[in-house]
Formats: sequence, C-alpha cells, structure tokens
Amino acid sequence: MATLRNAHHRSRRALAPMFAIVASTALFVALPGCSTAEDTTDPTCQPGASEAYVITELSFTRENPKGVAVGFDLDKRVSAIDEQESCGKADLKSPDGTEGIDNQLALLVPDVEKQVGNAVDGIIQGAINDGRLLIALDLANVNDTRDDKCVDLKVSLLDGKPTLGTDGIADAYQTFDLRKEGQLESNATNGKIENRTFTIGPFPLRIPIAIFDVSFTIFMRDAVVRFTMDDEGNAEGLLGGGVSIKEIADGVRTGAGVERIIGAIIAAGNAAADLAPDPDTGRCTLISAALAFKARRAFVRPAQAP
Ligand SMILES: [Ca+2]
Repeated sequence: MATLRNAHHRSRRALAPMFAIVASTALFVALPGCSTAEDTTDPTCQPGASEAYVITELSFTRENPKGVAVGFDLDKRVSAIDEQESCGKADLKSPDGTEGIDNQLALLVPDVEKQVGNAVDGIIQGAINDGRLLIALDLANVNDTRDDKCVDLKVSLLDGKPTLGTDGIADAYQTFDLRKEGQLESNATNGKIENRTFTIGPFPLRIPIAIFDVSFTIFMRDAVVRFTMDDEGNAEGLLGGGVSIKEIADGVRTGAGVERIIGAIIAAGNAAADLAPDPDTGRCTLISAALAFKARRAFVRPAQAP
C-alpha cells in the first residue's frame, strides 16, 4: 500500500514537468503564423541561418495614377470614402489591383514636397550613403531562402561607411558594425518566405529619420515589412504601418524653419488620418504610411564587448 502510494506520488511528480512542456507547446502552437501542428514539424521551422540586408535606398511613396499607390491593407478593410472607421478616407488600390490599400501619407507627399522643395528623398539617400542612416534587416532562422514557413526579423541600426558602386548606391556584401550608442532594435516573429518574397508583421517598428536638421524616430504601429530577394544579394520592398502625426510634428518641431509650417503639417496630418479612431471623439489618431526601399546583402559585426 505504502509502495503504491509512493509510486503514485512519483508519477505525479514526474507528470508535473510534462504538463509544463505540454503547456508551453500549446502556447507555442497558439501563436499566429507557425500555428498548426504541421508547421512545428516543418523542416523550415527548425533553427536556421541568419541573412542580413542593409537598406540602401528608402523613399516616400506617391499616388500615381489617382487612386493607386503601393502599400498594405493595414486594417484589413476595404474602406469606402464615407466610412466612419477610416474617418472618411477611401482606400487606395495597389498597382497590381489589390484593394484596401492604406497609405494616406502618399497623398500628402506632394504637399510636403511643395513646402521643402522636392528634397526629401535626396536627403534620406545622402544620410544612407554617408553612413548616418544604415538600417539592417536581419532575417533569422532561414532554412530555405525560397520558401520558408518560419522566419524572424530583427531591425537594427548599423555603423560604417558604405562603399558606393557606380550606381551611387552601397555595394552588396559589405561588413558593418552593429551600432552601440543609440541602438534602436525592433523584433518580429512569425514571418515567412514564399517564392523569394519575405513578409512579416504586424509588429512595432521604430526607424530613425534625420531630416530638416533634426533627428527623430518614426514609430510605426502594427508595421508590416515585405521584400523580394534575388540571387545577387538585392532586395526590394515596402515597409508600412500607422504613424502618429503628433509624434512626427513633435519630432521635427525644432528644425530650422519648421516652426513656420508646423501648424500646416499638423492640420494636414490630422485631416489625412485614417487609422485607430479615438473611441470618444471618433477622430482617427494615426495616418497610414508606406515607404519603399531597396536593400542589399550585408554582414553585421556584433557590438564588441568592452
Ligand atoms: Ca484598408
């Protein structure tokens, strides 16, 4: 009897860690993305290699022609112009005909350019080329560069002086250092590669921008990143999300000559906001945005221990 009870005790003790394992497995299975039991046994969902890209070109996107712009359907709705949830902003269509595209910032870019003289993309390119704005897109757990069901992403800042090719753009396969001071890291899980196109999100993405002689951080809520890779180390894609007009205004406020136009920026931004309506006022608090980028394969040297 005593022996039986001890055996019973033993088996209960032995079961406890097993329950923990089952519970954590259940938790893992419940995560979106790699969500089915099939996926967890998929060979591409095993730990895998890292593949880093550095953003070599980053630019605002524009509406062209009317009603058409690249971007993402961030709120998973196809909004008509009179819709309350999008604060009366009709969605755009992407060039391939996809409906529901949320990229109201694209409609504002011509107005911004009128104010600052078409220089915005050039300023960003200058910052990338001289090493002030080096953004790494570091893919993790890559088992198959063509089709991989489970890929993670780390976005971080790099230091270095890129060597430019004859195209005036940083060459592929250069080595950069992970930035030590003022590092800004965004992590995302449950991405995937399908036919050489990587997609991940939504996740909180912070990217630094130095423009109008000020540096500030664009915080994209529910950001999505998508890019297509080729076999020569080139990638091309989009990053998008919802951006707070107030945060941008606060960020650029101290720039030379900005005070004069800050009111116009805020007014235009508020008028264009189409996401995250405030439940009390019904006013949208975020503007949907998408930036286009090109990236090239790079090597990231981890920050050295002091
Ligand atoms: Ca939409």
